[in-house]
Amino acid sequence: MTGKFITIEGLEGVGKSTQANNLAQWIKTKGHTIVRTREPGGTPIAEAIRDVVLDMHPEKMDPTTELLLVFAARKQHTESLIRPSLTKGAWVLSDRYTDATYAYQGGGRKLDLATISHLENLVLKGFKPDLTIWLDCDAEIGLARAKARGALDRIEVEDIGFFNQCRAAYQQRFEADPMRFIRLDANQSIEAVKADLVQALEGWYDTNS
Ligand code: T5A
Repeated sequence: MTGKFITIEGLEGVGKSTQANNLAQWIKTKGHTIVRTREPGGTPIAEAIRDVVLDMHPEKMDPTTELLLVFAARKQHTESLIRPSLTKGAWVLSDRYTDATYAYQGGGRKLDLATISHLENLVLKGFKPDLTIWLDCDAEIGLARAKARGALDRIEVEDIGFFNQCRAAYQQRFEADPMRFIRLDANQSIEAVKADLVQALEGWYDTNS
């Protein structure tokens, strides 16, 4: 039996880690084994690439370098962890995946979407999540939550316009493939988002398991 691949997406501070805990709990109550992971990262090689992507450097990183790095990490993550886990029947829950590349490198960095799509086909050959939870939140609110938590990484120091472009790119992804997505209003309280999440998951489970 093959497991399901679920991703959770959205801007910084929207509550992905917080709601991933609730999502993992829900998957366990359905009796499935769960593998939790994240991008960039998820395996030792991919985590090393994550450090290169997110650490501050004295040298400016070229946007296409950034794009290639996130896909290099994703290839390693997919072949080394995600696919083998699904084959064993586990459900895989990843904090971010390819939609984040369309949002950040496409929307935020303004790289050509056709180039991103070409790389996606080359690297993943049509592999994509069964379900993506998009926690949609005003960029100002998410960033304020992220900032309240502590030091910012190389991407989190971008200006508000960058994150608004990322959010618009998530909206485009949602509109292009609405059956794969569940969009939740993440401006609400943690408990209200959790209630919406569980209700939406139950509906999805009834038709997809
Ligand atoms: N990236 C990633 C790319 O550029 N391209 C790619 O292809 C990929 C895969 C990854 C970075 O890499 C970039 C995007 C990112 O910039 P990350 O660490 O994985 O970075 O992701 P972040 O979004 O930075 O993670 P955060 O931890 O900041 O955000 P979360 O997980 O969304 O938020 P969470 O749950 O940790 O909550 C943050 C704080 O807010 C509170 C929490 O208690 C916590 O204190 N909170 C709420 N407060 C009020 N109301 C709510 N509803 C709340 N939900 C959470």
